[in-house]
Amino acid sequence: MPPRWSWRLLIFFVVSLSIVSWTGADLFSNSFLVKFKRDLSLDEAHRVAKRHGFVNMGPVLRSKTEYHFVNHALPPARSKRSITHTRKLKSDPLVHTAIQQAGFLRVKRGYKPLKVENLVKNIQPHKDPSDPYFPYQWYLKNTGQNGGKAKLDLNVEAAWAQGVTGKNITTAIMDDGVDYMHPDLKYNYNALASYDFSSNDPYPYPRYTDDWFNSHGTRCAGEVAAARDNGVCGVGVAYDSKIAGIRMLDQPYMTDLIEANSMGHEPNLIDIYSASWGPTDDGKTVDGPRNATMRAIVKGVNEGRNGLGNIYVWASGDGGENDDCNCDGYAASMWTVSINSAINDGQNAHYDESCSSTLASTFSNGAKDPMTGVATTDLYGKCTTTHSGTSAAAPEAAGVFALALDANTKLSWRDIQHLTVLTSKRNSLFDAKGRFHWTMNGVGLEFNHLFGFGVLDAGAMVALAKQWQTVPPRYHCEGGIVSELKRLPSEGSLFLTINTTACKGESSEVRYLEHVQAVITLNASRRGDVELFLTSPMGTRSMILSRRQNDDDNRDGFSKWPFMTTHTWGEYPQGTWTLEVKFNSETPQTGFFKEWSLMLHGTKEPPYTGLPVLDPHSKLAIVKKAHEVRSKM
Ligand SMILES: *[C@@H]1O[C@H](CO)[C@@H](O)[C@H](O)[C@H]1NC(C)=O
Ligand SMILES: *[C@@H]1O[C@H](CO)[C@@H](O)[C@H](O)[C@H]1NC(C)=O
Ligand SMILES: *[C@@H]1O[C@H](CO)[C@@H](O)[C@H](O)[C@H]1NC(C)=O
Ligand SMILES: *[C@@H]1O[C@H](CO)[C@@H](O)[C@H](O)[C@H]1NC(C)=O
Ligand SMILES: [Ca+2]
Ligand SMILES: [Ca+2]
Repeated sequence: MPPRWSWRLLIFFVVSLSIVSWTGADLFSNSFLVKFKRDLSLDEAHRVAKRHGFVNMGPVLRSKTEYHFVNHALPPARSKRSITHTRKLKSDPLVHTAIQQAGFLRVKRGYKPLKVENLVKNIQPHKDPSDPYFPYQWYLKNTGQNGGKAKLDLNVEAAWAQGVTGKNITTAIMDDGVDYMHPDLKYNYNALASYDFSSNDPYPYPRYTDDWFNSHGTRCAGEVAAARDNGVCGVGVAYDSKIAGIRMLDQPYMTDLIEANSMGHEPNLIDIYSASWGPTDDGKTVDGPRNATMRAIVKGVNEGRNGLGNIYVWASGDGGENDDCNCDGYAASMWTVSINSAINDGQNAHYDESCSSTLASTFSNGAKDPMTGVATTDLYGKCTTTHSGTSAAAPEAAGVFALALDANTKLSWRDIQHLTVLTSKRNSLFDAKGRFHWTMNGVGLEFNHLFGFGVLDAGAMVALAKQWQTVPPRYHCEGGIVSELKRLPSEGSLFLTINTTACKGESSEVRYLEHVQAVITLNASRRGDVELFLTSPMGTRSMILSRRQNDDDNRDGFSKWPFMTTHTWGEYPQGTWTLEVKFNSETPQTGFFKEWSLMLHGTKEPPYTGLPVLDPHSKLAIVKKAHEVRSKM
């Protein structure tokens, strides 16, 4: 079985196996195994570590006598033992022995380390944040630097100008760890909410490797909450917010329990969970959360944040045009906000996947110069300008949501999604290949199959969040089911329809849509050649599955797979829904449709009635008007 887990960042780097040959020379890390003469509490161990200039990373395998110390004054790897440091530890009356840990290489898939160059030269003084890397943070303020398009950015300065900077909001970075000693992160680090599930201790410090493979989480953390005006690196989107590190990617195999523990960790201390990983983006995987993880997510949205619901932000995937993020059960989930990326001139990135479950977009790398990526914090107190991939996009969204929650702490997980739909902008985003156009849905909301409802606008989201009134209760209606074996035509399309009342007159009636799912069972001689389109009663056509040319499955097909679309947001669901199933194939294929169940999720009451309309051209005004017309029918 191929490994399920890959990092979204990988695709940006050369994905070829580069075997680093190991010369056999010994390498010593700055980690020490310290065995004590008696049991020690965590606090006692911390004090011993501090006394000798070390940091206690916590117990080894929950032991009370063995602890893991790190000395950050030492290089993370060197060819000589540090005899003086070992001696110093051994001189402590409580210490039985101290063993400096050997460092060894574990070669992962061709991660190509990028040089951290010193770009900070000749920068004019700024009235913007004074941080030296701020001018490289075009995703925060795009002035057209690096060949970008001016004003194509997250519009964060408009949010900051409203006095909103993310205070008292915590975002957890579920990743390979966070360098919480980094001078740009340490004051915004929420240690209480952090944990290391890869090695079971409270210290999610990244494991050192020569190629800095485990820099991913630290880079994501800086995008959310790097400090302002401190002369270090740049600024986070929500620079007064807090970061929790949840280290959970750094072990050979992922397990359901590690995922579940991570996504359910401290749900009342953590507001937002940001994930830049998922099932392998090889364009042939169909996989999603397993049982325990699914329970953790559902519990998070229903009970987290003392009942308001945790926000799960997901990178939509780096599988490029050969993959479809609706085959990724995390990105396609209604309970996550799935974020795609655009580059600095408005095109999609070449590694972007597309799918109808993407809600909105943020930014990844520059167009002309791939070195003009996302400027953020890097391992060991450094800064980088080359963070990239939808990996880099998701934490920007987490930062914007932290601003929205600071503006209004009462927002529920659904309020965040509504605000995203209403305030994201088309701006100048476009499909580099001209396949996917901006389209208006039945209530006047513009969407794009690549970008969802557009690029996040922090200023607009914060302004609307301040006057927001929480949306009415959500209901789930099974709109209908088609359950019969039908042969798929090798040419042309199979059309199926469901004429639904959307549970009219029942307790679960849905009149104003949020998410729609088509739960589908089918098989085919080549699964990757199947395409699926769902058309709503108001005429909005969502491509819920695109061709995936690498997917040659001829056995499993899809078994009750919940394809999701956000494109019909705000629409009225009553009427006839059409599912089109077709092959997009070079050679004739066969297959069978087996089942389609239509799940409608949304409110019975119109959502935005109590909100004042300040701008008659806003999406809010447009949707409210459409709802008023509809309610009179
Ligand atoms: C900060 O957040 C915590 C936990 O979310 C909450 O209990 C506390 O009341 C908040 N403090 C302020 C000053 O808003
Ligand atoms: C996971 O859930 C499915 C469906 O509810 C069930 O059939 C299966 O036994 C569960 N697996 C485990 C390991 O609990
Ligand atoms: C859908 O069903 C309703 C009644 O439930 C009916 O009035 C309407 O004509 C039907 N529409 C179609 C296209 O069959
Ligand atoms: C699909 O399912 C049908 C009916 O269960 C079966 O006859 C067929 O062999 C399966 N595989 C393909 C590729 O059609
Ligand atoms: Ca800074
Ligand atoms: Ca994918």
